[in-house]
Parts: sequence; structure tokens; C-alpha cells
Amino acid sequence: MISLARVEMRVLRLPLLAPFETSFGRDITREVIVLSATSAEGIVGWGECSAFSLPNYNEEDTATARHILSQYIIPNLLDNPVQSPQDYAARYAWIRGNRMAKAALEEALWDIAAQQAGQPLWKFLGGSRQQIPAGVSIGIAADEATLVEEVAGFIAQGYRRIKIKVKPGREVGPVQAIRARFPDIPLQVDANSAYTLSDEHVALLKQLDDYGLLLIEQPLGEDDLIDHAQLQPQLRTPICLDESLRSRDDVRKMHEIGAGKVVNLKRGRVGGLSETLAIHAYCQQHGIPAWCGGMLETGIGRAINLAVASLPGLTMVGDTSASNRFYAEDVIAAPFQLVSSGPHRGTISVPNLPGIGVRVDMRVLDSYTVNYNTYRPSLVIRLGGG
Ligand code: OSB
Ligand code: MG
Repeated sequence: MISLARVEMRVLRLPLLAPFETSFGRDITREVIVLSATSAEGIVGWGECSAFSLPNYNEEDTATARHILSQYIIPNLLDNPVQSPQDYAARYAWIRGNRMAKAALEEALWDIAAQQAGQPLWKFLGGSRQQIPAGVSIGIAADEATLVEEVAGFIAQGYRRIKIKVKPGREVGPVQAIRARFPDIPLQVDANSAYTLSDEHVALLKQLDDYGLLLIEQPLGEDDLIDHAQLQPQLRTPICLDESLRSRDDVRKMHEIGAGKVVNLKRGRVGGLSETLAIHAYCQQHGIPAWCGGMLETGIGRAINLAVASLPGLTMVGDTSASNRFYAEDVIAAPFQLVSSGPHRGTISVPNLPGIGVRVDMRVLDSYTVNYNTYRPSLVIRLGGG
């Protein structure tokens, strides 16, 4: 059972090392909500909300997530203990959508539950490996020469798979330029919904078939499966869905209608680790390749992503990069690094201490905090319960 004595919600603003450009915008700062929940016995669990400051990846943003958490979830949870993280997921299933908000507190409960069981999160979730091959996601670059240099830099660091962001007219050239220098590196592209089924767009996507890409991620509408099912048969390259997959049921529909062949698994986008495990089980059952996506996480969310990436069904390299991919300074005491030599070169070690397994550096955390709230059980309940 998990009974909470306190929940703290912080909004952080972290400067990105370099601007990150996708088909939907250009970011220089990561605004992110971090939660900590303290159990009655004094165990602290951490969670991180995937939502961005703007609703441009999906419909959530940091303000809507704070609203859902502070209005509907935190006060209720403080006054009513849960049996398990899965019990939490079931209790707040009545809240439609708002999956990233719900996921953030659920993962703090997973952290507590894993610590109660004395296990690292990766083991508690059913993970099967401790060295995670690192992949990197590269934003839309100023020009092709700059992009190729960026790719070369990440390969030199040991990254095992490259993903580049694309948008209409900025795909064939960049992919061709990378392939000219690196004919064999595992390479994939992510369009973040920038394409349509227009003849012009489909022709561009078809040209990508010539470059041996692992996959094309989310070419069409963020809320669409039907159009993707129209597109997939026209391409040899597998379509991987990201934005469109919000639940196990979405993954089932993708599979049944042929809207895509690969799953990008993001714990926040699907509403938490319980749903993540359900999707993982479905993918394993149906032989669907999957990998762990990223949302510019701090070390807290990054630790949880690594635990997800250790699941046996996550058969492809994910957007699981080191702390210094996006940030000069991480909020955890020991930032994530790539192993630089030996057989594990280009992998990241999954934390092996109980729970998410990282120590948050409170001084650093405070230095990036722009908003802070503490929540406690209501006095009435406390008096009533003796
Ligand atoms: O679509 O996967 C995405 C970053 C911001 C928003 C959406 C996406 C991304 C990334 C980077 O590709 C993932 C990461 O490395 O954290
Ligand atoms: Mg994506």
C-alpha cells in the first residue's frame, strides 16, 4: 500500500545546450514539471511530466498538467492511499486524456513501490538488461553540411543510431548528405506530423525508400491512424507511430489496420508506466518492434526511460541519450554518460539502486525551479484518522 504524507510539484526551466528544432517549432528552453511524493514511511518517489510549455507536440502543456494534478489528482491521492501504481491508474482513468499529467504522479508511485520492494525500477518492471544502446535525436539543422558534422560528432561519441527531424522539402537532401558520408549507420527520420497524403508529400516520402532507413516516424496527423494505413502500403520503409499512439488500444488499431509497423513507446504520452507495460506486452505478443522515445528529459525522466528501455520487447535502439545531449548541468548527482570504450561502448547503464536509482541534487534542482508548491493530506482526514 502507498499512503502519501506530502507531494511537491516544481516547475523547472532548463536552458538547452543548443536550440532544438522540429517540424513544429524551435526550443531554447525546456520547461518541465518535476514531482516528488513522500510516503508515510518516508520513502521519496520522483516523477517527471513529459508535457512541454506549449501544446504543440500534443494537446497538453505544463499549465494544463499542473491544473489536472493540483485539482483532481494530488488532493484526492493524499487523502486516499492506493494499493499499487496500477490501482492509481485505474482510479484516475475517469479523467479523459491528460495522460502526461496522470503519468507524472504514477511514476513517482512506481518509484516508491520499487523501493518498498527493495528493487531497482528496471527489475521491478520486468526489464532484462542493464546496458542500453544509446540513440540520439537531432533537430532540423541550418544546412546539410552542419547536419553531417553534427552526426559525425555523435557517432564519434559512440551513439549507435541516429535520428533526424525532417519536414516537407527538408528530408531527401539531409538524408542523402548523411548517407554520402555514413553509408551504413542505423538512421531514421521523424516528421512530427508535418506531411499529408498530397501527391507532392507522398512523392517526397517515397524517395526516402532509397536510403535504407530503419523507419519513418509519425509522418501524418498526430491524431490519425486511417491516413497512415493509406500511406504504409505505398512505402517500403516501415512507418513508426509516436504522437498517434496514446494507449494499448491505439497500438492494437495501428497493428490491425496496418497504420504502422513500429512503436515509439513514451511513458508520458500513453498515460504512465502501467499502460507502457500493457503496450510492451502487446508488442511482444504480436512481434511488433518497439523502442523507447524521449521528451528532452532531465535525469529523473531519463532514469525512468532507461528502465523502460531495459524491457525485453524494446528491440530497437531508442532516443536514450546521455544527460549532456541537451543539458550542460543535470538535476541528478551522477549525470548519465555513454560508456566510451570496450564492448559496451555507446551504451548507458541503467541505474541499479532501488527505485529509479538516481540521487536528485536539490541545490541544482532549486536553482532551476521557477514555481514550487507543497501539498499535504487535508486536516479533516488526519484528525478523523487519529
Ligand atoms: O517526436 O520524439 C519526438 C523531442 C521533442 C518533441 C518530440 C520528440 C522529440 C525528440 C527528442 O525526438 C527525444 C529526446 O531525445 O528526448
Ligand atoms: Mg517523434
